[in-house]
Amino acid sequence: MRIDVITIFPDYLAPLELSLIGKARRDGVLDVRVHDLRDFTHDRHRTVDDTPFGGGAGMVMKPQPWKEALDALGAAADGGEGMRPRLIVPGPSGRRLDQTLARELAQEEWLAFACGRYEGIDERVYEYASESLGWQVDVVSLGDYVLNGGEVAVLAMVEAIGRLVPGVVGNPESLVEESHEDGLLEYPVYTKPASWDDGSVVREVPPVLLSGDHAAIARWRHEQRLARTAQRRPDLLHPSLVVEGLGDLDLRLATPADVPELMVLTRACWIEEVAEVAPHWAGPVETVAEHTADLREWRTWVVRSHGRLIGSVRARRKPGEPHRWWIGRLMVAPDLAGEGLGRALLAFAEGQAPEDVTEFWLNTGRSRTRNQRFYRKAGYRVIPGESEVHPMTVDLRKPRR
Ligand code: JEB
Repeated sequence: MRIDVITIFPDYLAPLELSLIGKARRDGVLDVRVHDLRDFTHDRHRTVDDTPFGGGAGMVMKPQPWKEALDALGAAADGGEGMRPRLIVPGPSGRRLDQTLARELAQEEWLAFACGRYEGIDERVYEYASESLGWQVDVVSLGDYVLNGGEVAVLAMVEAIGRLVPGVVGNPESLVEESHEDGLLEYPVYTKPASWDDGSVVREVPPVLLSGDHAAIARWRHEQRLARTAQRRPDLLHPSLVVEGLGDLDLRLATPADVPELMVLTRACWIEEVAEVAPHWAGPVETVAEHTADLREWRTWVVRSHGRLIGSVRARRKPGEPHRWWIGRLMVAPDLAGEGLGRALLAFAEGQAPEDVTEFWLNTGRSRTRNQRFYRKAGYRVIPGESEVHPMTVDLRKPRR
């Protein structure tokens, strides 16, 4: 990937020579070039700023040096005819950088970063880049706080994006199970010694991590991730879901407090199935403890409308099936069936699949033809033959995208 940075403080970008990004540059994986905006001025003082039209505090970056700097980038497109960078302008009023945007930008062949200072860059520079040069221009913000210029933001952006470029991080697996990759914060980590005297207290590593019970460790870590996310970043657990006719609904990851209502919904939704083919399926007769335990194995979401639990769905990857995203227990309150909530929840659960998932799987009663029609419309096809789950059911599959 090629990365150009235009700044009045090239020295600010010196850390890009260090660590993983520096190594990637030396290995030729990242081609990072830093340019001094003042090289594109023509006056004795190498002026890049001027007072704002309309008055107000501070200074604004003049358009002319920026035009010449951008033109020089375009002219130096040694990647070939028609190669254009995607221009990223860090700014406090931009789209927030998150892992989704970082992944998107990591796919680009060429990124150019324009570091503003003062009150920002003359607006016509953005118009010039997009309309005259035909570049895609995005204003991107690190977060809701104010910096003095774009350089620190570029350091963060290049690191977040660069580490997703193949060959930058030695072990790509280490990228998968990280904070923000699947919407939850990470679990706490420990290293030796198992028992550590900090000078006044002997602090122990949680015993489960020393147990050698990998399933128990995985459950504990998932619990820790949920608890931490609820505590520190409750916003991550509250995606909103808009359903035609139902409006803005409160969709969030289920907690043990949701279990009793989830059980009521489960029984309501599966009463017909139980009447027809009981007792092959335990779902509706599970205990509170069993339901609660399931929250650790699955990511379960509940939808509420004015406080009432009206829908739910859950999904997970099963061990040994890294590319398959199992979706289950898609439920809608009986009085709201047919309003599109089920479709929206199914689409939401699909959208929560980690990046490397290639197919969605679900399972429904062999005799549930209405369900099967619903899933068929959503792109699922019944797998012929015996179900992996139960002979009274069928498995359905849908390739991603
Ligand atoms: C980035 C910047 C300035 C109003 C206008 C300009 C250039 N998350 C972030 N906070 N602040 C910035 C940012 C990002 N990305 C940022 C570029 C510039 C701030 N300023 C200062 C302050 N207020 C100039």
